[in-house]
Amino acid sequence: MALSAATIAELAQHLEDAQLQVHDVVKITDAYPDMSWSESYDIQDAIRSRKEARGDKTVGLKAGLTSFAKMKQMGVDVPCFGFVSASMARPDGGDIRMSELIHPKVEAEICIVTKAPLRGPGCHVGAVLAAIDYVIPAVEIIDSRYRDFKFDLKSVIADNTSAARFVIGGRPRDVDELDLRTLGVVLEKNGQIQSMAAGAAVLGHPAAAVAMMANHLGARGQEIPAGSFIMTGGVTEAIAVAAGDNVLVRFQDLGSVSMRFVP
Ligand code: OOG
Ligand code: MG
Repeated sequence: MALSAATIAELAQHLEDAQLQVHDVVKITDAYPDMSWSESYDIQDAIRSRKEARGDKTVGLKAGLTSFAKMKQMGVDVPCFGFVSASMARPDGGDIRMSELIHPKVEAEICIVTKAPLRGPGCHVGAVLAAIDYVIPAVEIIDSRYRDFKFDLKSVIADNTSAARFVIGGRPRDVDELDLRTLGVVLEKNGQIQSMAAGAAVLGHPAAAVAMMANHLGARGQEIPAGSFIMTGGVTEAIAVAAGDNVLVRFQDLGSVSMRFVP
């Protein structure tokens, strides 16, 4: 079934309104079961255009469902790609307001900034490593707009892969000073370890998530521009948070990222 341009615009508004007005919705494939993959990305692109038209700049790209733990947690078997906006950024050590979110979860993410454009098809880990300016850690706060955080892949892609907030912290490092596969990550909530993993949990190598993103964008006639901040996807399963929680993630060789959840 081909969705009309009007339906794509309507669904983008429906999902973005749910985000901005902080309420959940049923997954959109209930009403549009035959929606295609490219249409789900068209809806996400329409959300991006709505934000940019209001002056909310796109400041990064994200890969999601790239670790085996996340795929298992959400019951899917392919990664997805989205974007993050200026309005989603929060400072390291700062407060995250629960009243602005529906049912947030935190994820530890190894991130990169590129110094050269990447364009698929044919992008691979080697090309990505050559294009990395530096590596920096972040925590993503995801917040699906779908009821009970339950969705299928097409619905979550349209919903900009649950993007809601992100916190960059730690310190930037040259990629040749690190082994991204064995780089350890420990996620703590209120001083207790919740989960831990190494970079290889992300598709065997976090750079593989970026290569996949470049190939995905290439198929849509787009590229990853030089200077892009890219989140490669949660290394462990996502952890639910509530008001009063303190989250601290320690990244081997990259320092830590923290935040506090407030009402
Ligand atoms: C989709 C977004 C997943 C990640 O890092 O795996 C994601 C979701 O689980 O809601 O951002
Ligand atoms: Mg994520």
